[in-house]
Amino acid sequence: MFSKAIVRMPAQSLVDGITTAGLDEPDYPLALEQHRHYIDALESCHLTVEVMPADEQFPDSMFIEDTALLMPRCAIMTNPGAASRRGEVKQVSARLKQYYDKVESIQAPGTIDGGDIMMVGDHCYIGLSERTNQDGASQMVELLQAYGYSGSMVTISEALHLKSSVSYLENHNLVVTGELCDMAEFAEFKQLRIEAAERYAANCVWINNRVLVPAGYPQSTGMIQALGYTVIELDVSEFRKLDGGLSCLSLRF
Ligand code: CIR
Repeated sequence: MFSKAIVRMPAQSLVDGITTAGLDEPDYPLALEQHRHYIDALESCHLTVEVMPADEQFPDSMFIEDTALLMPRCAIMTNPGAASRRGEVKQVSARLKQYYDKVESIQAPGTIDGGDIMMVGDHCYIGLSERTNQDGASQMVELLQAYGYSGSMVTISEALHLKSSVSYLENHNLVVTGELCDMAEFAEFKQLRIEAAERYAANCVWINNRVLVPAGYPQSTGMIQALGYTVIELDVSEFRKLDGGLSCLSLRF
C-alpha cells in the first residue's frame, strides 16, 4: 500500500516539452485543471500529496516519475536520458531526503528514466529504451541488489518507456500491450491485453486497490473493472500531447 505521493506543478513552458505525439500544442489552463483533478484522485486513494512548485526552466518537469525510483528501503535518483531533463533530478532529490535516509544516484554515462522501471514486489523490470541505456540499467540493478531487491532488463522498441506499454495492478495482474504481450518475462502474469486502438490505456496506475485509467478507453476500463478494481478515469489529454501518461505525473511511496 502507498501512503504518499509527490507531484510537480506544470510550468507554462510545458508547451516546449519534448514530444513525438504529433498532436496540438498543450493548453496550459486545461493542463492545470487536469493536474488538479489528478491530485484530487490521488487524495481519494488516501495518499497525502506533496505538491512541488513549477520550474519554468524544465518544460517536462511535471513528469516527476522519471526522476526517481522509490522503494520501501531506499530512493534512487535517475539520470534522465533526455539532456534537457537532467536538471530536474536535484530538486526532487532534495525533497526526497525528507522521507528517505538513503538516497542513491545513477551516474553518467548511465541514463535511466523512472518511466522505464516497473516494480513488482521486490523485483523491478527495467526497460532498455531510447532513454535508458545498459549502463544506467546495470547501475540500477546493482543498487537494487545492495538493498535486497532484484532487477532484470527488457529491451523495448515500440514506445517511449517500458510503462507506456505495461502496468502492474498487484495480485499478479498485468495490463499489457504491443510487443510486451508475447515476452517470456511476462508470461507468468495474468495478462489483460490492451488492443492497439487503446494502447494509451496500458499506462494505468494501481493505488491501494483503485486503478487510475485515462478517460476514453472503455474496453480497457471494462477489463480492469471486471477484475474487481475500482477505476478512476482521468482526462490527461494535455499531457498525452507531450508523450506523458498517468504514471509519470507522480511518485508514489
Ligand atoms: C519526455 O519526453 O520526457 C516527456 N515529454 C514525457 C515523459 C513521460 N514520462 C513517462 O511516461 N514516464
